[in-house]
Amino acid sequence: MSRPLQELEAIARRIRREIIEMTGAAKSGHPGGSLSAVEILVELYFNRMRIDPHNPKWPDRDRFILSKGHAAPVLYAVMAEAGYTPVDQLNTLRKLGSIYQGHPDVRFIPSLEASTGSLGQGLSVAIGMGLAARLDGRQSRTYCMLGDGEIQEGQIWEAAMSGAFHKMDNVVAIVDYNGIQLDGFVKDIMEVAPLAEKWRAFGWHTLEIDGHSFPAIQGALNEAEATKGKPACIVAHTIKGKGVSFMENNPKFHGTAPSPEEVQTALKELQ
Ligand SMILES: Cc1ncc(C[n+]2csc(CCOP(=O)(O)OP(=O)(O)O)c2C)c(N)n1
Ligand SMILES: [Mg+2]
Repeated sequence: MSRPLQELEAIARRIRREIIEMTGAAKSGHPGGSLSAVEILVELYFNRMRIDPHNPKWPDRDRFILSKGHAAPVLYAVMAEAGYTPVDQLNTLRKLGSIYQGHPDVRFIPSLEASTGSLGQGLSVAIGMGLAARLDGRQSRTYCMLGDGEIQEGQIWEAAMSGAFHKMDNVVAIVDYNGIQLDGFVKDIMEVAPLAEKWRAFGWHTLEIDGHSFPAIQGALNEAEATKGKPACIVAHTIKGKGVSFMENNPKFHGTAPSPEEVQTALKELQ
């Protein structure tokens, strides 16, 4: 399980292009928080998790929960490229009848681990899956991606407390720390800093990394896996809209699709 860096970077570039094309075609959706999560999802699905896209219900598989479910475009692109779902239907995002609805929905994509989009719930689901794996004596690990605005939800901290109490060393929380939520900067709406300190206080082995660096992500996931007796949290510093100049760090592109002209500009930048 170690793909060359160049290969991972090429996949990440393809995923970014797909996010732009999908949201452009849909004329709606969430490009910013999809682009900030690309490297983390690419590493998990293409270089890390023990999964078999042709046998998605394999009981010993690792699991991924996209708790910030509005970033569905990145998950759809990665799952399609990994072989779970059709690549050629990605541009039906958000259309009536498409499997690629605005938020991940197991009714339409049974290989998803959970339906998400109502923020705040995913870590509880992940910890439940971790407890089940432990009871069943399976080696499965569960990864859960959270948004930095999402963690303002109280349920996240209830889950965090329970994860440490139950010594869930098969669960990894990854916070996409891009500094922006729905309509502004997290620091102006309800500051979450100091974030790593909060997770440590809740009993999680906590690491801070550059969430766009594959070597940093790999090192953090290795350290998480080596940590016994407590869950791990990776605070991943990222840039919302990463890779597209006019989307980077711009709250507008949380939930606004690129116009046809913006799609062309973005795709040129992502060659
Ligand atoms: C319970 C709930 N409240 C509100 C929303 C609407 N909503 C969708 S995305 C979002 C902001 C999330 O910000 P963040 O977690 O930082 O996501 P990212 O920056 O990674 O896109 C909000 C408030 C929701 N989906 N669920
Ligand atoms: Mg955010």
